[in-house]
Amino acid sequence: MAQEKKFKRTLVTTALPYANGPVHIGHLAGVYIPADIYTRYLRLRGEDVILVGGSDEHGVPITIKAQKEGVTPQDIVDRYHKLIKESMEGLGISFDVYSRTTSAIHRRTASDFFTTLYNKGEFIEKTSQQYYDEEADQWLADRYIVGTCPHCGNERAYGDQCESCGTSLNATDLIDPHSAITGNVPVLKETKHWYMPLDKWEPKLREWILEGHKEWRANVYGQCKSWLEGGLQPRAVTRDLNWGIPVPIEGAEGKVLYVWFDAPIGYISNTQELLPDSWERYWKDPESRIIHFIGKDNIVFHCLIFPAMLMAHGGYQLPDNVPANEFLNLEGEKISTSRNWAVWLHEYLADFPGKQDVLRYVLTANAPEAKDNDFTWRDFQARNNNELVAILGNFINRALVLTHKYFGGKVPPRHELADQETTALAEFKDVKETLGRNIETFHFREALKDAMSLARIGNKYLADTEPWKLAKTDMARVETILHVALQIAANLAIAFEPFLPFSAARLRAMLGMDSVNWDKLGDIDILPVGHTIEQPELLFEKIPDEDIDRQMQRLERIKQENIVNNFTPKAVAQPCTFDDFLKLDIRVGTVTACEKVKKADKLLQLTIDDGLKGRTIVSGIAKYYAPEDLVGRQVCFIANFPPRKLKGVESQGMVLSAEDADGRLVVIGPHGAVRPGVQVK
Ligand code: B3M
Ligand code: ZN
Repeated sequence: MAQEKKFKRTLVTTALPYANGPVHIGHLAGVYIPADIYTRYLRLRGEDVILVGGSDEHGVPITIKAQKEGVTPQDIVDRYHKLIKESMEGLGISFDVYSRTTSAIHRRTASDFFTTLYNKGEFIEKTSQQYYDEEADQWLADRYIVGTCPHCGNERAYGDQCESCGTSLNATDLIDPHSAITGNVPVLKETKHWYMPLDKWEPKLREWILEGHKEWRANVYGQCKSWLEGGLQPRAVTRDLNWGIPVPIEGAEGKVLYVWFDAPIGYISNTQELLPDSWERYWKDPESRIIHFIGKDNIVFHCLIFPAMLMAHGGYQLPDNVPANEFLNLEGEKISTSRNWAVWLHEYLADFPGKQDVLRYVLTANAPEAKDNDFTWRDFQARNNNELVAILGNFINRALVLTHKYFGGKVPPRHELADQETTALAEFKDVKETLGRNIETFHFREALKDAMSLARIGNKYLADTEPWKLAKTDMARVETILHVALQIAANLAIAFEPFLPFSAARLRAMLGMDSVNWDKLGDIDILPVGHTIEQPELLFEKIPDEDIDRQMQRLERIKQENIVNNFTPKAVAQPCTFDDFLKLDIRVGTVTACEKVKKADKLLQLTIDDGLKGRTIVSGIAKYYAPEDLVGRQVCFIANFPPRKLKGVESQGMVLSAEDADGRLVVIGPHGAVRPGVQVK
């Protein structure tokens, strides 16, 4: 049950993306678009709300990237902070502040936060064994150490987290650990760090979440519950690294705050940057609420660790809700920055200029709210062409074109309403209710469906009333119909503002509306009689197959590159002599007939012209070739293996083959015509 508590103001935060790469559709669907919809909606209702974000510029993801490129971490974060900030603006994510964790204000706030906890005795000081790379002469914190996840067997799990199963890890949990810098097996050395005793906060966290926040999304609540049931352990909040915010106490030289300690404090420092004098109202007043938009891999940090930090500090509000999303896949595969398997926002904006709302629409319609979801380019095209163009765009266009045709672009008067109007308007009122409630309870997919159903009501209304047919006989009726249709169009400019702000703004401009207000939704007096409507232009246009094909080809190319990049040939075998080689009698033959071997789904029986009497060879390639595909082809085979029986058929040799990138066998043969029986040398 959603709590009915009334809040005076709302602070909306979005996970701070690591500034080690651009933003992709997974980030957008999971965090930024829903947060933006929510904030825009509250603004539209006239509420006091701010949207706060920034780049996460510390941590090992940044230094690893810098080391790979041979540049400084500062270079990396400068480059990606700019790219991320600009592309988010390009998509209309309406941040009130988008800052960065290398800012002076953030360093100070995070440092002071640590000092406060330290002075209050909230940390445990502990010396422990940690991994060290002797060749690189460097401690191996977090992602500097790679190994096999003890939970799911992923061989590329990091020292702090396995991205495959989402489990958060200690470096010493990893099986087969090795350094991400040199690949060496690391040594263990003693080092001192400061820990948050999460176990101490466990009872409070339990009560706060398990008792107090049963309304949270099932995935979030469930994850918290399982963490809490597993028992919380102390967590180190400092690291042996040279990139980050220095630990502000004596004897901590060469140590910095753990990135997950400073990053959430970024929400506070960003608010301070935005509102130097009044930021505390958003964080400390019990009549304010804080909503964290994040992806599911960040749940533990936002629901357990950061709240424990806030409780330890004292004086701060805890989040009211953490509507974390699941993951978005791309064409059926997990999005991966390192494998370039993503649709990058800045590339999308360049490839589809003016189509920001199409991406916003598709990513909302497909948002991974309750389970992982898939983005496909075909679905993107279909939703644009069949929904945005055919329903929303079509309705607006018809209403505006007809107004220009019959009334010179002026809003006509309305007369008595017929059943058709009353039905349409009653449906409208119902949708308004659910639409608002769905946004408030973070059901953005449903909310978008609601908004779309308003456009459908409009479309159906015009289709049912057919004003173009009445124009010759009943102009008064046409006046009423178009009056109502235009009011519906004005309503759509309000309803879609949170979702499709660019199109809503264009629609407002066409309708000459200077402001929008949620309370007006459902009104049929938004546009006054006689008010002038601009010439209509199309709000959406069809996306042709070529555009989609180009994107698919790009992904195909990346797939091929990944296959090549991910393949490491086996070490070369022990040396052999030419005489050894000659022991294998390899020859070329021509396949003259081929059939499946009965009761053996893997085997094909090949009849081969070997220049002699001919021979039969049985080969395990039935999954990869239809028998008729092989007839007429030349293949290489080993001629001097002793015959052996396979499923009752005597095989007199072995056809050579190699595995292709998809693990399928490809038969090997000569590139030019060779007489059957010729030896390979
Ligand atoms: N940068 C991790 C991430 O991008 C991290 C989020 C910080 S939110 C305070 O998934
Ligand atoms: Zn795992």
